[in-house]
Amino acid sequence: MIYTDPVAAAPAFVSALERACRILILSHINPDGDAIGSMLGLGHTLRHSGKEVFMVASSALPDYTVFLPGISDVQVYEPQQGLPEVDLIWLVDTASIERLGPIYHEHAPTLTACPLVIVDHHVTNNGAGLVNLVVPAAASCAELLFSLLTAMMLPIVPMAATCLLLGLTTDTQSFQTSSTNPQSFRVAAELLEAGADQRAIIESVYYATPYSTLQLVGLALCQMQREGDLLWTYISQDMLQQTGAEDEAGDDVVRLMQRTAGTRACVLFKERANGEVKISLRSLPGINVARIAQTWGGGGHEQAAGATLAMDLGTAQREVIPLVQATLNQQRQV
Ligand SMILES: [Mn+2]
Repeated sequence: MIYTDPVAAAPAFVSALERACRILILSHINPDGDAIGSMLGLGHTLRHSGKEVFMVASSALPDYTVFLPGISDVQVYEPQQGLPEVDLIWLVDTASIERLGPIYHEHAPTLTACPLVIVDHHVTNNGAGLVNLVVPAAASCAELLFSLLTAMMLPIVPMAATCLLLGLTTDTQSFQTSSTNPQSFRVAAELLEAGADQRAIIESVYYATPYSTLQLVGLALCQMQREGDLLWTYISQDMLQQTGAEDEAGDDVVRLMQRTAGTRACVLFKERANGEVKISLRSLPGINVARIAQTWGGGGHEQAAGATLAMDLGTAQREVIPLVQATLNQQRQV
C-alpha cells in the first residue's frame, strides 16, 4: 500500500510498529544530511517509545553530521558485515531498495524476507514496502517523517528534532530549493518548538568549511572563464595535491558559480586521478543539461547533471563548451 498523506498513513505505520520490537533503519548509499538526519531522528523517536533500534549507514557519513546527538550509534556498513536480527526494517529517503548499495547487494534475501516500511520523497519510488509513505512534493524526507511521527502520536524529543531539522535544512539548502513549500517552514517552526538546536546545525553545515577547501575554491575561481551567460572552470589533480582538498570541495566551486549574476549555465571540469574528466553541469529551468551529459553516457536532472569523459582537461573543455553554448542559443530562440 502506498500512502501519499502522512495522516492517512499513520494507522498503518502504528500497526506495523506494534508487531515489532527490534527495528533496523537504513538509507541510501553516499548518505546526505536528509538521509542521516531522517535515520537518526526516527531512531531517537522509536527508542523513546521503547523500541530497540539499529541504524546502519550504507557508506561514510558527511562531515557536517558528526555533531548530531547519538551519531555514534549509527554504524557505517563494512563489506561482508552481518546485519542485526530484527523484526522490522524501516527505509528512509531511499528511492529504491537497490539504492542501499552494498547492504542490498550482500543481504538481498534477508532484506526481502523481513517486513519493510518506507518513508520517502523521491518521485521514482515505486513503494516496495509493506507500508509506504511516498510524497514527492515534500522538500525533505525529514519533514515528511515529522508529519508522520506526529500523526502517530509519537513525541519528538529535542535530540530527534535537531536531527530532523538538519535533514530539512540541508535538503532545502536552507529553504532555497524550488521544492521548499509552506509545509517545510511549518515543520521547521515545530521542530524549533520541539527543542531543535538550530545554532549547532548552522555552525556545522555553513561555518565549518576546511581551510583546504577554500584554498582550492580560490584556485578554481582564478581559472574561471565566462562567455555570455555561461561560466566554467576546472580542478586539476595538481590543484587537489597543492591544497590537500577533498574531492567534494568541487561542490563549493559549483555553488559559487551558480550564484554569479546573469549566469544561466555553468560547468565544472574535474580531473580524476586516472586522467579522466568528470563534468558537473548546472542550469536554470528551460535549459536541459541532462541531455548534454547523455552525450558521454552520463545523466541526472534537467538542471543538474554529470558525466565522465575519457579525455584530458583541455580536450574536454573544447568538446563540452560548444555544446552547452549551442543549448543556450537554442533556448534563446524559443
Ligand atoms: Mn532527501
